[in-house]
Amino acid sequence: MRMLITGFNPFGKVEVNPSQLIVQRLAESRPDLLTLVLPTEYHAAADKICAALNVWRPDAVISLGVAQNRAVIGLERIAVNVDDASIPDNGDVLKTGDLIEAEGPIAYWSTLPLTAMLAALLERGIPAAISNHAGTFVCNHVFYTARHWVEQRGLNIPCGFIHVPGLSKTEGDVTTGMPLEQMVEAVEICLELLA
Ligand code: PCA
Repeated sequence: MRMLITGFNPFGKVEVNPSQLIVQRLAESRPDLLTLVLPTEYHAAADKICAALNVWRPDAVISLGVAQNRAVIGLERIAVNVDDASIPDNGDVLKTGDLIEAEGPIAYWSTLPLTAMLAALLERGIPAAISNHAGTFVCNHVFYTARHWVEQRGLNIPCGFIHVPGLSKTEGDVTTGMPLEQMVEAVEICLELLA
């Protein structure tokens, strides 16, 4: 089974994007995976993942991104057909309520086995939850675009998005975020379920 895993480069106040580090780590340890780091730009990221989908034709797609203010692994349930964010992307593009696909449906469900993934993560002691909103920035854009690509071709493959928390850091007595090792483990667990 050929699985494509994508992450994103740094953006805004995120100086190191853990989703990029996870993808780089997997690229080193798992030559069986197709891996890609996307630019945090609406159009360039969509073009890049579509080009990869066209060339590689993977059997499953998991895209990763960071949600800096979340504390747990977020298994995203829904991609919505809108770009809308208070910050510009890395290409300085600001979107305010624009459709991603003019003719596309309002939303797509994730086709990843979210319930099974959640149970497997919690069983291994990894904080995780199903999330009903991937935001309306570049992560949601890529999630929607990949699902649209799959639907347009009438394919029936697992395709979805996982948000990871920020990298763990300690300030005084307070530790926030999640260690990279645990995030990599979480993604490996999700991959095992697809294999
Ligand atoms: N997170 C952003 C975009 C890139 C990333 O890693 C998001 O949640 O949309």
